[in-house]
Amino acid sequence: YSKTCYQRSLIICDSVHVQWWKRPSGVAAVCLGLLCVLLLAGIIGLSVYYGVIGHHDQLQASYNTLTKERDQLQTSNSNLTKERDQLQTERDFLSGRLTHLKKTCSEGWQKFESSWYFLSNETKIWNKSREDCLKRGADLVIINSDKEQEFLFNLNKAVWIGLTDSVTEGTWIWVDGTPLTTPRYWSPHQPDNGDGKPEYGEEDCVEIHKDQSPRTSWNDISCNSKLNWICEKVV
Ligand SMILES: [Ca+2]
Ligand SMILES: [Ca+2]
Ligand SMILES: [Ca+2]
Repeated sequence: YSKTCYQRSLIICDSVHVQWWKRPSGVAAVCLGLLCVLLLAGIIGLSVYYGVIGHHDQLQASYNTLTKERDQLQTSNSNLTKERDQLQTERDFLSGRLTHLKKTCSEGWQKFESSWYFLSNETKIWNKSREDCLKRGADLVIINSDKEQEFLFNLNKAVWIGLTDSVTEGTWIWVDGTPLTTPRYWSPHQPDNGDGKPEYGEEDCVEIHKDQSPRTSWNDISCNSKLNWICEKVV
């Protein structure tokens, strides 16, 4: 070895030492590094993918829930619309009825409890009295309670009421077709159907006799007598 040769060989050795990536172990390290990077990228990619999928499923679930809720709201909305329409119809019907009542019940009519009453100024036979009530959209009064009986008695007039036995003698029927049960307010010894006296004739219609006491004031009398009358319209 000459000195020059030794220096050359040092230079070569040094140059091999600096270029480490050209050695097989260096290449393997680079490959390993790249593999790590690829794996990391794969893991990140998969995480993002499944994250998005999971989020998508959640969105789908809440979309379905919202759709259901929307359908329920639509159903209750249409139910409420129907109810509103029904209520509007009822309101219109009641307001029409109120207007009608105000018109018909304003003059000559008075209210007591749940009915309107019309006391006539003139006198007629029972049938004509009833006709007048029917024309007024009412009928001869039907007495349902002590209070009603006392109210009518206190009008202080002999009046026709809507009770008759003209179909079958002794079977008393109200003008609405119901038979007389209770309450009943006959005067003592009434009904007597004229007591067999020809001057009274057959007595098939009923008056409230004003000279009696409130709870014992009904009398049967000839339907051809002329009396005031009372019409009743139930509210
Ligand atoms: Ca009544
Ligand atoms: Ca009779
Ligand atoms: Ca009588």
